[in-house]
Order: sequence, then C-alpha cells, then structure tokens
Amino acid sequence: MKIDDITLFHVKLPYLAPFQTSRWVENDHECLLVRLRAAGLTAWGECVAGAQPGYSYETTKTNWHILEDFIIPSVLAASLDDVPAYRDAVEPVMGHNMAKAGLEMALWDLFAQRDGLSLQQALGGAGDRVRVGVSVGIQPTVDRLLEVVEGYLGQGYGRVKLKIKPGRDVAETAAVRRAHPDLLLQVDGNSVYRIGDAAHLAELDDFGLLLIEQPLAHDDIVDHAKLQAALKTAICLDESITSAEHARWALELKACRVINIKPGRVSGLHEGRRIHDLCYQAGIPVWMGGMLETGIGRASNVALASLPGFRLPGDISASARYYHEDVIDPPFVLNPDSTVSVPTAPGLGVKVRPEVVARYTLAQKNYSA
Ligand code: SMG
Ligand code: MG
Repeated sequence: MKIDDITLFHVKLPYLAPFQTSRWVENDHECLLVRLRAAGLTAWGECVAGAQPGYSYETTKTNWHILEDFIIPSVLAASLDDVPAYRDAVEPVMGHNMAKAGLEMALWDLFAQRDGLSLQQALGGAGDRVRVGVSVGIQPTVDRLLEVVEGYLGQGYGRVKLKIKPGRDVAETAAVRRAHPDLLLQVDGNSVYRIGDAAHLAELDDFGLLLIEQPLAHDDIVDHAKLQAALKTAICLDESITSAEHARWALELKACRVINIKPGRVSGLHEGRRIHDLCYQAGIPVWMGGMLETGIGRASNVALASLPGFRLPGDISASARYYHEDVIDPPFVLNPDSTVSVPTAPGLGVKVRPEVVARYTLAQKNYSA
C-alpha cells in the first residue's frame, strides 16, 4: 500500500489543572499528531512525548526530528502492507520509541480501516469496555489531595493512583488510605527514589496498595530486583520497560511483579502486545498506562487494554479529566462502573475534529513522496 501523504501537527492543549510528578510539572499536553492518507482513507496517530524530557529523553521536538529526517522518508519510499513491514523499515533507527509508535498507531488505524476491522478486533481484544482509574498529581497540601481524590471518586473512578516523591509520600498515602479504606490505590514514584530509600519505601507496605510504580531509576532493573525482595507490595515497572526484551529481563531478575504497558514507551502497539503476551504466559498482570493522551491516543490505548492480560484498571480517564475539549467527537466518557467503552467503528473508531486540531496547532507540515 502506497502512502499518499503524511502530516505532522505539533499541538498544545492546556490541561484543566497542572499535572505534577516527582520530577517535573506539566501545564499543557504538547504532542505530535500524525495524519496519514492512503487509498482514500485518513488515519491518525499520536506521539506521546511531551515538551520536556521528564518522563523520557524524547520530546515533541525530537519526535519531529526523527520522523521528518528518518522515519517519514523511509515510509514514503516504501510500500507497506502491514505493521511488521513498518517495523522492518524503522529498525535502523535506534531508540526514539515514541516517534516510531506515533506513526505506527496511524498505520494500525489505516490497515484496520482497510480491513473493515475495529482496532480492538485487529489487535485481538474482546469486550465492550475496559476498567479504568485516575492518576492524581502531587497536590500542594494533604487536604487538597483528599479533596481532589474525593472529587474523582464522586465522578465514579474506582481506582486511584497517587504521584509521590520524597517528603510527599508516606503521609499522603496514609491520609488517602485512612479516608478510603477499601479504595483500589497505588502510587507512582516516576524514577525518583534510590535503593537507599528501601526502608522508607517499605513503610508503604502498610497501606494495602495494588502496586508501587517505578520507584527507582528508569535504567535500573538491578536495584528494583533488590527492592522488590525487600517489599511486600508489588513493584510495577513503567519507565524501565521499553521492549519485550526488557520485560523478559525484568521478570527473570524478579525486578517487578506487575508491568505497565504504554504503547508509546515501547515503540508501538505491536511491541505492547508482545509484552502483554509474554506477561500473560508468565501469569504477570499488566495494565494500560497513560500519557494524558488526546482522544486519538486514548482510542488506541483503550483497544489494546481490551486484551485479556490487562487485569488491573488502566490510567485511561475520560476526556473531561484532562481537557476543556478533546480533538475527537464524541469524547471518551466514564461509565458508572469505572470503565470506558471500547470504540467499535473501523480503525481507531473515533471521529477527529479538524477544527479543534487546528485550534491547538503550533506548527504543521505535510510530506509526500
Ligand atoms: O491519565 O494519562 C494519564 C496520566 C497517567 O500518571 C500517568 N502517567 O508515569 O505513569 C506515569 C505518568 C506519566 C505522565 S508523563 C506526562
Ligand atoms: Mg508511571
């Protein structure tokens, strides 16, 4: 299949509220949207890197560079009939998984539309809804945190993740647990702690958490293995797992008991599904992470999250948790049972609103062969 043209949109959507993690804060969702046209079809993808290299080394600008200078030329020069062919085409590019994944998402959308399949069907998922939760950034005070959590519970979210950092962890988690004894609760350190913090992190064992996400450095599965041995609570790796190989290494080292899958982090849905399959075989639960995506990336996450190994609720919230308006219509909404419905139309199954994309576009460029 020949791709007619590819357009990159660098968009910036303001968040309803700043999102603070252990190491950086974001006020807007900056990302690249990828639009691809072929055989009369229009397909979309989203690169999840943000403006700052806080979560990973990738940013919107590195995504643009890698796509413009390497990936787009090879895609336009090739004739691609399936995702594995695309993966072969980008194999010479080391790393830059989020850049690769954004275009891969658009190709999944394209090929699924061509085949008359929903993305869920193309990926082999099942069910009409996926279980979701909400991720709560670090708040100015414990009282404010309790208020924010209350607000989300009032909206129907049944699982809460708290961002934590040194000095803003045990007391905060204890307060939320005291207020909500039965809540499905987990925490995320975003790579800020070190193995010397093991005794301190073990205090979190008292709170019946589902998991502690990525406490130690992004490139350190060795100390994660030592930490996991010292904790009762399951460690879940996020930043550390960038491929199915990393997932296997982490499991062999017993560096975690749960894995968070973000297609962007692992170079796309194809690799995300491989990690799912590996974990499923090994009896390791996985769950869908989130990068505060627009409705485009969210649709992709929801479809993958309908595979059977996604046994814990995902960081997939309603569009209204993040944005004044989403780039898709209708937006994603939260069902009363703390789920989000899986789109059923061909491809991503969502309708992109070009006028909304245009409203938030800082730069765009079209590429054709
Ligand atoms: O709801 O999409 C969401 C946010 C989920 O907390 C979330 N993601 O490390 O898991 C994580 C963070 C990364 C966010 S970086 C912008
Ligand atoms: Mg995380």
